Amino acid sequence: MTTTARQNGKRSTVKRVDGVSTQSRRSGLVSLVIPTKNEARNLAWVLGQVPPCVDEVVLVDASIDATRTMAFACRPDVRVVDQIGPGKGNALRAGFSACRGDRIVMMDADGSMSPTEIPHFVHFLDNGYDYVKGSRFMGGGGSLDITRLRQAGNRGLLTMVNLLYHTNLTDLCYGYCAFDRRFLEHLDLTAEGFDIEAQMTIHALTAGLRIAEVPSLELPRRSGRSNLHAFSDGRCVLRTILRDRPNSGSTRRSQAMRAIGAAAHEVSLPEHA
Ligand SMILES: Nc1nc2c(ncn2[C@@H]2O[C@H](COP(=O)(O)OP(=O)(O)O)[C@@H](O)[C@H]2O)c(=O)[nH]1
Ligand SMILES: [Mg+2]
Repeated sequence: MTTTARQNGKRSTVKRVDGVSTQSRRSGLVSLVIPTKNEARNLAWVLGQVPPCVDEVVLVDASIDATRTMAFACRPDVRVVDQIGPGKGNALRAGFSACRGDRIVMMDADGSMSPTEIPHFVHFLDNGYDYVKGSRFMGGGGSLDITRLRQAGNRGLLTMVNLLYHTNLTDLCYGYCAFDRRFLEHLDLTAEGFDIEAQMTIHALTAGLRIAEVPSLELPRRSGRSNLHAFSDGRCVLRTILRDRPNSGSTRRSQAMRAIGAAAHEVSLPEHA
């Protein structure tokens, strides 16, 4: 199923996967970015299942446990980077800038996302989509982890996004996604915490990217406790949605900055020619 949203004169196509588009084929390295905060007991399960289509694993680590030691033991070629500032959003942004792949997949380290789903995400990038987001609430997806409170919060925030952007997305606050690295700048990410996933989706819509939703099964965290606080992090996602809404001051400012950046780049081209 495909829907089309219009934002600021740009078209954004959202596809739910019930067929496979075979438009432009892409290739290139695949980087997997994983934020970790004290996941030593879960990481072996995750890294042990990373499929061969992944060329590089980038861990963004904020742990005080043996996460790094465990990472190198499981996968000696892992790259570990530090984040600047606290929170999952800061971690992912540091990981995205550090990775070398043309296609970037992000997933959690707590065992709630199975790496065996990665080829599915990459497949849709390879076949013409710019941004592929996992969904727990479409046919074929599911969650064995989410609480009623979180589900209600996710649904409310999702409804708001669907109304603001005229879309019919089925999930919002879920951190299993993949995108083409060329669009990292267009995603224009500033989120520091658990609002990062919502910001990625709404900026992908605003930028007019071709978006696919693919079914994903969220498993229970294998051990340890979630770092998310439903009320405070939910409020943070809400603030991000409202601040970045279409035609708000901050959206217009960042679009203007990008336009100035593009113009400056064009002006400087003849010098290099
Ligand atoms: N590097 C880094 N990773 C984080 C931070 N907060 C959470 N994570 C990681 O982000 C992923 C999701 O966090 P989690 O606590 O499971 O949140 P939940 O899935 O929303 O309940 C896990 O891999 C965490 O280890 C952080 O501040 N820094
Ligand atoms: Mg989790």
